[in-house]
Amino acid sequence: MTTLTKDIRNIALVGHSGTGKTLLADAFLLNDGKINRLGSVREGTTTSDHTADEIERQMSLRASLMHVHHHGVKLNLLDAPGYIDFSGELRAVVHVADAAVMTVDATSGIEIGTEMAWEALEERNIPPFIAVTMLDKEHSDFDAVLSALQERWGDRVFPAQFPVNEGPALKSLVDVLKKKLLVFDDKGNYKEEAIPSEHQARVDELYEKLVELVAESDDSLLEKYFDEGELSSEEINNGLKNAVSSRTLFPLVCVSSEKNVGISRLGDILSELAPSPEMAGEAKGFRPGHEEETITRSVDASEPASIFVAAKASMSSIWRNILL
Ligand SMILES: Nc1nc2c(ncn2[C@@H]2O[C@H](COP(=O)(O)OP(=O)(O)OP(=O)(O)O)[C@@H](O)[C@H]2O)c(=O)[nH]1
Ligand SMILES: [Mg+2]
Repeated sequence: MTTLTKDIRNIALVGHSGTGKTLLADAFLLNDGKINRLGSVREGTTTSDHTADEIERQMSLRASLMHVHHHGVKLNLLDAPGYIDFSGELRAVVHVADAAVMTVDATSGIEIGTEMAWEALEERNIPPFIAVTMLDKEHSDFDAVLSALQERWGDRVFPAQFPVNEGPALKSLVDVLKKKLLVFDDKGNYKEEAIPSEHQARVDELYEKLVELVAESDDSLLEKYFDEGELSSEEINNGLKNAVSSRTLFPLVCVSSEKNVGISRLGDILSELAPSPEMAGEAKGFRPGHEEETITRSVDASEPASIFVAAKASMSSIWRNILL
């Protein structure tokens, strides 16, 4: 099956070790029917952690690439190890991704690997989608993690969702973008319901904030917002995509891979809001044996194949594009 460039999303999965990147990738594969049951990190049965060392240590040691199809969009998932010793793998993944899902554990918040992942994304101007994970756990505290993230990276960290009944009974999320309650079934599908009245005021307030952030990302939208006090839903949707790509707004979503809550909606959000490789601009590199001559390639199916090679020997100068 041919996939057009505009229908591809290259998504890095980054974040502190043990925050659920590998299980998240497995949940995506499960929902796409690529596997028939969710793997287990402890039992060594996830798709991503497949080497003997990874199974023994119960953590990712190398980046792995998987893909799923989500309503006609191909999501390439690049699962990076979060453990600090493997930051080279993190940087290699970020180098070839157009967007990232940065996982943050709902029971522990910002950790050293979160900071490391954030820096790697910032360096290459990659838009992050922040996924608060493990929301099915007993001691998960979404609001505390959201506050910590906003304190650290400002109110551009925008909760596109918040959980209802976080902890072991989790099965619903309030979705601010859709202005709906999403109720997930055992297979990870969701149905939309009206927002329960006790959450309405929070959604209205957040939606207002969303419109402000979108307006701030574009001068012509800002002018219209000041003049008319509102934007059309089309302007909000298009503006939101640009706000994400330009890193003016960092959408925050909620997931539990264990319970398959939020994954299918994250697939929608990535398909709709993450940039395709077409937005990546030109790549510069060299031909083997002709290092002195820089050549440029645009992201276009008619261009020859290009390979990015990360030489691990020297950390400071490893990022070279070899173009064939
Ligand atoms: N309860 C619960 N446990 C989870 C969830 N997601 C992951 N876990 C568990 O958390 C542990 C770490 O998950 P991983 O997916 O390996 O985390 P990771 O981010 O890939 O970790 P590294 O590969 O070390 O970077 C495993 O024991 C998972 O089973 C979740 O949604 N809920
Ligand atoms: Mg992992």
